[in-house]
Order: sequence, then C-alpha cells, then structure tokens
Amino acid sequence: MAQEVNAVPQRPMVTLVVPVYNEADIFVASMTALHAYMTSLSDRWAWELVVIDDGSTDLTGPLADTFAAAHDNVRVHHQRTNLRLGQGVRDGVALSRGDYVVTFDCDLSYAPEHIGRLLDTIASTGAQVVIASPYMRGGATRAIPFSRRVMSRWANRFLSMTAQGRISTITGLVRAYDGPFIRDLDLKAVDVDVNIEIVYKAQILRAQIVEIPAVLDWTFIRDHRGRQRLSGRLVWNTLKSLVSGFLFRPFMFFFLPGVLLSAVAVVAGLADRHWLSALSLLLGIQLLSLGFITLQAKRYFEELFHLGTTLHSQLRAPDEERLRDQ
Ligand SMILES: Nc1nc2c(ncn2[C@@H]2O[C@H](COP(=O)(O)OP(=O)(O)O)[C@@H](O)[C@H]2O)c(=O)[nH]1
Ligand SMILES: [Mg+2]
Repeated sequence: MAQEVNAVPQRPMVTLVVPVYNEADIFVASMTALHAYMTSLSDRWAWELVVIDDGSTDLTGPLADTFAAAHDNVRVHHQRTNLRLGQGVRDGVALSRGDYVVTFDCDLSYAPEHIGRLLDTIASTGAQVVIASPYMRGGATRAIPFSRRVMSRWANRFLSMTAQGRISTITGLVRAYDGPFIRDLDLKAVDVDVNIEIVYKAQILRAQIVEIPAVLDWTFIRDHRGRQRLSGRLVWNTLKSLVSGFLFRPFMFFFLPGVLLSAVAVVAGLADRHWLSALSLLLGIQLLSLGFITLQAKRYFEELFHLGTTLHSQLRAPDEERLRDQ
C-alpha cells in the first residue's frame, strides 16, 4: 500500500569535501581509506565525496579522475590553476548536495573516524558548525613536528582569546556544517583563513558552534612522506591566521595598550614624573579612542553582514538549485 513507501526512513545526505593540492604521494592511500570509511557509514548516511583538485602540478589530478571512475559516489572538480584553500572550500560547498557538509584533510592527520563523530554530534545537537578540536580539553596531538605543533597551538590560543575564548581550535579544516547554513554563508577569504572567517561569520549570525575533542596525529603522513614539507608556507599561513584574529576583536589591540598607558600616566603622575605622565596620557587616550572607533566599525560590519546574509540566502536559492541539478 502507498503508506508503506512513505514509511521507509530517509537517510540524511552527507557531502565529504576534500580539497587537495599536490598530494600525489598519499592521494590513493588516503582516498581509499576515506571511501572505505564512508561506505561503512552507508546504513546511516547517504553520502558523496567531492574532491577539489586545486590545479595540482603533480599527478594528483589524473589520480583523482581514475579514483572517481573506479569508485561510487566520488566527484572531482579541477581548478585550472592553484586558487588556494579558500576557493577550494567555497567550490566544494557550492557543489555539495548534502544535508550536512564535512570538510576534511587529505593527509589523514585526523583519522576518518572523526567524520562519524562530527556527524553524530551535528545531528544530535542541531548545531550549524561542529569543529574537530585537538586543542580543547580531551583533545590530543601526536607525532607533530615540534615547530608546527608550537606554532599551531599558539596561533589557536591567541585566536581563541580574540574570539572570546569559547572555541579552542579556530584554524582547523576538519569540521561538519549544516548544509543550507554553510551554502548560504557569504565567504570571501582566499586561503587558510577561510576556516577562521567561517567561525567569525557564524558567530555574528548567532549560529551554534560545538567542538568535539579530536586527535591530530601525523603518524600516517610521517610514514608516507618521511619529513615535513612546506615549512615556509606554514609560517606564512600562521601569520595570516594571526592577522585575521584582528577581524574578531580589533578593539582589543587598542583597548588593552590604551588602558595600560593610562595606568602608567596615573602612576607617573603620582611619582611627579609629569612629562612621562602627560605623554602616556596622550597616547593612552588616542589608543582608547581608536578602540572605540574600531568597535563601532565592527558593529556596523556585523549589522551589514547580517542583513546581507538574509538577502543573499533568498537571492541565491535558484542558483543553488541549478548547481545541484547539473
Ligand atoms: N584546494 C586547495 N587545497 C589545499 C591547498 N593547500 C593545501 N590544500 C589541502 O588542504 C588540506 C590541508 O592542507 P595541509 O597542507 O595538510 O595543511 P595543515 O593540515 O594545516 O598542515 C589538504 O588536504 C591539502 O591537500 C590549496 O592551495 N588549495
Ligand atoms: Mg594537514
């Protein structure tokens, strides 16, 4: 009878987005593991795997095509040149059809089991963003080269402070998103800072962001690649992340020194150091005023972003349907 058909429970759909750039040495091993893991989730989730090959100059592109031809549920999108991670994430999201979108690292520095945990959490909490977090309590890092570990941890600590201290891992790519939410988020960042931009904009929209403890483990990458590569790029990426911390709370950069200098002015005044006192007071007041101005600018931006997003989501709906029907 007709109602029997309706009784079949629908599995929610997940899009796993994996941006890749010059990963030929690990690509097949990594994708095979991810594909096998997603297959093991098939009784709970319908799924697709979207690979964004970002103009790789090694054999990643052809390897990805061969892999997609030989495996179910895999699509590959090639960029003509290297457009960097921000565009990769944006395109992966635009091509996604899932009720949920998971972005994942090709180097398996997070074990595939994180995907299942991210999905369970996003489904049970109804959050818009769930972050795999090695830096929260209960999370861990293993076999990470020293310089990388120190830089990443401190960048996240700093960013966590500028983002009001509630999120411990702000730079990470490994996350689950509510599909409609992330597809509607108007993202602009060019590179790795896209992950920070998402958190920042999700906070403006009062979205629910949840972290789960994660293990960041470089054993796989060390076994396959031997040594760390791209360390110049790592330093550059870390610097860029720190600069985008300015996005979160620009006023902190002015208020804190401003308050400090005002305190110096009072102390110097009490100690009859009039010149020092006057100078500190002058600088302190200037910094505090700048702090107020940036605070106001940030408020304006947030208000505009909120309004823009509402309009954007309404205007974009037909566009999205077109992409999905292709
Ligand atoms: N689309 C795209 N993906 C990239 C680019 N650079 C790195 N990736 C991919 O993004 C993921 C994370 O990069 P990775 O170098 O491991 O960064 P880390 O995990 O922060 O050290 C990997 O799957 C990379 O292949 C890029 O320029 N464009
Ligand atoms: Mg990685």
